[in-house]
Amino acid sequence: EDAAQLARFEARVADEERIEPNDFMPAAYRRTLTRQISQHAHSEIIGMQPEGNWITRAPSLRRKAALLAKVQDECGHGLYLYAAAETLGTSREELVEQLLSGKAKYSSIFNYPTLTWADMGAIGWLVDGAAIMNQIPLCRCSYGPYARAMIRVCKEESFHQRQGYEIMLTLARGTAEQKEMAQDALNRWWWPSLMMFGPPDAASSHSDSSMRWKIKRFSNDELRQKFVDATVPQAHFIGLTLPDPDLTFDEAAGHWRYGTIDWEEFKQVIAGNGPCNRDRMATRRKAHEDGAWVREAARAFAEKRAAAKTA
Ligand code: FAQ
Repeated sequence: EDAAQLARFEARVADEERIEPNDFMPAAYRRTLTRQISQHAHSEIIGMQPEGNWITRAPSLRRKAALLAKVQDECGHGLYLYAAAETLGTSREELVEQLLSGKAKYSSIFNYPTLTWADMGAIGWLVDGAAIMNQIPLCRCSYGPYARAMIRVCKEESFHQRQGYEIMLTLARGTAEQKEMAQDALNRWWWPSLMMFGPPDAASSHSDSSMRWKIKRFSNDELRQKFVDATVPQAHFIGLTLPDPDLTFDEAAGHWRYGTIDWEEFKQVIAGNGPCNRDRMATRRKAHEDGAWVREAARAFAEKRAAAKTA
C-alpha cells in the first residue's frame, strides 16, 4: 500500500464516493468490512431460528403467512449479505466455516429463547426496530455493495417491524392474559435489544476506524439512544411498561434516560454462554450437514456443464 494510493482512498471516502470491489482499499478496511458484513449475514441466518420455531404454532392463517414471509426475508438478507461479503475476496465456504467453527460472531440477540407467541411481536417490534435504526445509516456506508444491499433490507425490515408491533398492539388490547403475555415478552426482550447496538462507545474497539472510513455513521451509544427515544412512546401508546425503573424523560435534552445495561450478561452471551448459544449452533451445523448433498449436486452439475462446453 503506497502513501499516494492511501491518500487517494481517504480523499474518495471523505468526498462521499462509493468504494467498489475492484477499487483500491487498505487491507484493514477490507478486513473490517468482511468481518462486519459476514457477521451481519450470519445474524440473519441464525436469526431465522427463534421465529422459525413458531411458524407451525402461529394462531391464524394470516399470522402464519406473515411470519413465514418474514423468516424467508431473513434468509434472503443473509444470502445477499454473503454475496456482498464475497465481493471483498473471501469465499462463501470460508465465511460459513468461520461461523461454524465459532471464529465469527453473530448477533447476541438470537441467543435468547422464544417462549410464547408474544415473542413474535416483541422480536418484530424491538429486534427489527433496533436492526432498522442500525441499518438505515448503513445505506450510506462507503462500501457500494453493502450500502446497496442495505436499501432493500431496510424496506423489508420496516414491514417486519410493523407486523411485530401490530401483534403487540393486538395482544395489549386483548384479554388480561394476552396483555400479560405481551408485557412479559417486552420485559424479556427489552434489555437484550439495547445490547444489539454493541458495547458502549468507550469499549467499542472498531468504532474509531469504522467512523473514519464512513462504514459507521453513528456510534453504538448514539444509535442505542435513538432507539430508546423512538421506542418508549410506542410502548406507552399500547399501554405497556418498560422494565427499567430508572427510565426518565430528560426534558432539557429531549431524550429518554435509561438505566444501566448488564454488560456482564452481554459478555457472557457473546462468549457462547447465553441461554441458547449451543442450541442455535447445533441446529445450524445440522442444517449445514443436511444440505451437503445440495452443494455436491450443484458442483457435479457445474462440472458436467463445463465438460460439455469444452467437448
Ligand atoms: N452481538 O467494536 P464494536 C438482524 C462484537 S440485526 C454480538 O462496537 P463494530 C436482523 C463486535 O462484532 C443483527 N457481537 O464492533 C434480524 C466486535 O467483535 P469482533 C445484525 C457483538 O462492528 C432481525 C466486538 O463486539 N446486525 O440480524 C455485538 O464496530 C430479526 C466489539 O464491538 C448487524 O450485524 C452484538 N450485539 O460494531 C434478523 C448490523 N455488538 O467482530 C432476524 C451490522 C458488538 O471484533 C430476526 N453490524 N459485537 O469479533 C454493525 O453495525 C456493527 O458490527 C455493530 C458492532 C454495531 C453490531
